[in-house]
Amino acid sequence: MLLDNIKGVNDIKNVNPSDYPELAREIREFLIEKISRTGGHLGSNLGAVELTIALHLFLNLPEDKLIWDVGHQSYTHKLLTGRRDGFETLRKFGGMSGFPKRKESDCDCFDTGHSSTSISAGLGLVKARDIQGGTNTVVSVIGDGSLTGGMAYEALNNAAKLETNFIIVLNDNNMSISENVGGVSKYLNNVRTANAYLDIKEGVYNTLKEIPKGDKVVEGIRKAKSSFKQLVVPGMFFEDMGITYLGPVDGHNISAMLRAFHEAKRTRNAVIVHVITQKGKGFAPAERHPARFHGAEPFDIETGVPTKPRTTANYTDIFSTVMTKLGARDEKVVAITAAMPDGTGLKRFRNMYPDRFFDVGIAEEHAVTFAAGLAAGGLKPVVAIYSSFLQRAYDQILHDVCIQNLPVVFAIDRAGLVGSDGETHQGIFDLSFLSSIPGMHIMAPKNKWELSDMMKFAIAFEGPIAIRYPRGEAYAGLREFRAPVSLGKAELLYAEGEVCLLAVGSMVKTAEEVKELLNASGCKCSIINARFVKPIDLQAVEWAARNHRLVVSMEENVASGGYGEKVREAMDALGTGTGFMQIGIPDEYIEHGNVELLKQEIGIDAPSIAAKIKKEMEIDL
Ligand SMILES: Cc1ncc(C[n+]2csc(CCOP(=O)(O)OP(=O)(O)O)c2C)c(N)n1
Repeated sequence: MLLDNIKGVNDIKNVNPSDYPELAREIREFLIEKISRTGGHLGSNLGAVELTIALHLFLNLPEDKLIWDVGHQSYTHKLLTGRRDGFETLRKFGGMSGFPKRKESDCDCFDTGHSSTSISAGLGLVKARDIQGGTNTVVSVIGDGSLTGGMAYEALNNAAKLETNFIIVLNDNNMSISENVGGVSKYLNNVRTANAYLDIKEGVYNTLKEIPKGDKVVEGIRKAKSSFKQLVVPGMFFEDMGITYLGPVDGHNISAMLRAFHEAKRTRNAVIVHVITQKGKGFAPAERHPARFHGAEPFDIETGVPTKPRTTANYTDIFSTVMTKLGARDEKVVAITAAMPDGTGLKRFRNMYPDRFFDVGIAEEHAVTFAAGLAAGGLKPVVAIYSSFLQRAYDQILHDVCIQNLPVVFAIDRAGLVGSDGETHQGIFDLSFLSSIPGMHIMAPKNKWELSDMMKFAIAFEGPIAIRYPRGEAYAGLREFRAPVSLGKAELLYAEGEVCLLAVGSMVKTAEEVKELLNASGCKCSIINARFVKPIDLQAVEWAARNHRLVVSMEENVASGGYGEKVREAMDALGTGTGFMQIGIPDEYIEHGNVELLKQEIGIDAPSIAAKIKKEMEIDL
């Protein structure tokens, strides 16, 4: 196996060029086999195999700097930089990350995870190089999906002034997670088609040359072609901005890419090398279903079918169903996603109400202000964004939605620990950053029925309101508790005793488990489902404080600035002297790993919480 000889960075340079296709085949086989067992980002990685080989042949890592936008396509890069064994533990607790990590390798020069940052980061590395008299090459690799993100344009605008070399590789597979959308995608499509058109012309020349006076005809057409070319020359958009454009280049042809990279290296400014790749290349199921294999669960290699098919509904499914019902009931309901129609569950709404559905690309900031505009225009926008990606739109939520008190519904999926994607994707800050915004209202459902009830409440609400719900299976317990949702009101589930658990959303289920563990030790336990994190239910806090020895707040959010701090503040004001314990995520970044394991590790799983409470209550452990 050729791969056996690649033990560390730059070993690839010893591979005979005639063996490159075989090496690419071995890498694909390796990735498919590993990801079929661990799960991970398959399609984007299969598409970037030759591109990564070419970049590793061209660059001299780690002196040269290679930045991967989003970073989900960096698996071959990891493989070629001595991390082959890491694939056994890919995305597992304590194992190799699925994204570039500076702490993992000196060949990972910049951590990524969220989209559209690579050109800014690359430009920073270029300037750092120049100021310090360095000579290394800097390459940022960005996908066509990530090029829909506004930050990429802010960076290009800045890069256009550059008078030294900076190479931006545009890895264009014509896909984001789902189909890429919008004007940029259309433009790139045109670039590809223009090229195809000129190629056809070349064929026509050869035929014409065979006929009498054909040479003259060819000359005439050549002139016409050159003026035509002025109109359609690929990449004029970038060229006009002051950024050299090279391409399009076949992203599965290593020698063609190497030629383009060496050419790019000669320029003394920012240069885009546009490479065309195919998402999922080399694995038929991923070629056929690129969206499904963007981030894959473990699957059977023969069929591509998941090895553990999902049997229960998750919160996204519930949200998806409720949205279609709300859409049917009220024509003013509109839905917005930032490039995640599948992930957010809005695809069904799109299929049923295409005119009221908007995929704005990877553009969370725009999505929120666009929603504000829709609301100002009299509609009822629901903007569905994952918790960690909504971090980008803090100012838009504050400045464009909340100051104007506009009725925008924020459906915040993946709120809480998400697991294998790690630090960049954990949705553990939303309660804190949203809580700090005046006029914002925040809810979290305890189970699937409550998500539905809260969505209905939110649509009828006249102001900014957010509902946060976690990744994974929708809790189907506690069905008997279904008091109507009322603004700022918590829900009392059990009034039994010495300890009162005040739990937010996903932590209500954990609170039930804690209650059982405490009951088994003879300690009685009440549970309040917080429902609202903002405004919090002060009456519920008062009842808890006056009737228990210990009040425990529980949330799957950083403790800092979250629900618990509000409860503590309210309890301090009451001055009852009741004990208080705050359960939340510590002030640190939480790495990748199985969610249950992570919860144990940071002490927010039921046994850890019960143990802490018993200690506090001086119950024998
Ligand atoms: C700010 C942000 N929003 C959404 C995502 C989720 N996401 C991850 S990859 C991706 C699509 C990227 O498409 P592209 O850049 O073309 O890369 P490809 O996977 O096609 O290679 C999206 C939307 C993200 N990582 N960051």
